[in-house]
Amino acid sequence: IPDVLVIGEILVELSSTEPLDAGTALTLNFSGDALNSAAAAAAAGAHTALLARVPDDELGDRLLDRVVALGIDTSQVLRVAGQHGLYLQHADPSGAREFTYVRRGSAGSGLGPGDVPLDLVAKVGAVLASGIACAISPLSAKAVRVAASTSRCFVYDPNWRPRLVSAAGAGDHLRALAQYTRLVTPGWPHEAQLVTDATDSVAACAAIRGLGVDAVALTRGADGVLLDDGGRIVEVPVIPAPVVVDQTGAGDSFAGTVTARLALGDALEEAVRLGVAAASLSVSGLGGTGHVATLEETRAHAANGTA
Ligand code: KDG
Repeated sequence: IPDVLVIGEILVELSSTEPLDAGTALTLNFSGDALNSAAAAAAAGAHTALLARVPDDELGDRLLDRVVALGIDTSQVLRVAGQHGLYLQHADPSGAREFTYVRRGSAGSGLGPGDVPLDLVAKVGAVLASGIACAISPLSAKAVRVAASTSRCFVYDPNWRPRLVSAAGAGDHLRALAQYTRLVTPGWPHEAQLVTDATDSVAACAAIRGLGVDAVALTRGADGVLLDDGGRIVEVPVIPAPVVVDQTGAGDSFAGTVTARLALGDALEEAVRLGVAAASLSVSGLGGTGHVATLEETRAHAANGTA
């Protein structure tokens, strides 16, 4: 039985640090927040499985080679006919990072409640899903809801992507899952403010718990994480990144690491400290899984951060 089950869509990733144009050179990899967080969970020591639909073609075979190489259990991956979900990571005209999606109607977005292995979900240590899995289709949102309501420990990362879902829709997804959720990891302020008008981060956490969530780890960029576990507040400072190449997947690395350590029995505060350290190391590689730190590296970096 896996310690962690991650639900979502694995994407084909084409990345460049340049704006898109004819002739732009793109690097092929595989990513998507579910893969990024599953890779982090596996590296953090948890037996981690992915529940996803993957096209039954040659590109899908290569995608699964990458999933296996990241140490992830593929026994719950379903091979189906259909198109890959794809995203291009590139610069916008001002030089800022942008994602362009080519994923509507993809095989991955066809994951439904009937695909959820309920017996397994009830036994795994923790289930992790994100707002992206809810945004890609109503069917996938239902699959997440069924898994959340069956799981002993459900972790939800809102991962709001305005190109995929409106603020109102993203807020609805969070509200619908709150009663099943052990931990939610919203970014401050935009993701927290999907469900609360609070302008103060402590008040926002209390409001989110008021929806039925047990604990909130509010990620506040350079201000670190504010953890509210049932009303007990802890501030966890960020640890400066030794090398910064690309921020893609840092939040996924945080969510995956925290979920893994929770499933393995760490106290939530310790799990969050390791999540912060793993996220800080993850930005040294290009793309969502460009650098996945080992547990040893993460522990050493966390220890440096508190020294
Ligand atoms: O968090 C990084 C992800 O957003 C990226 O890997 C692509 O999954 C992705 C998405 O749907 O935006």
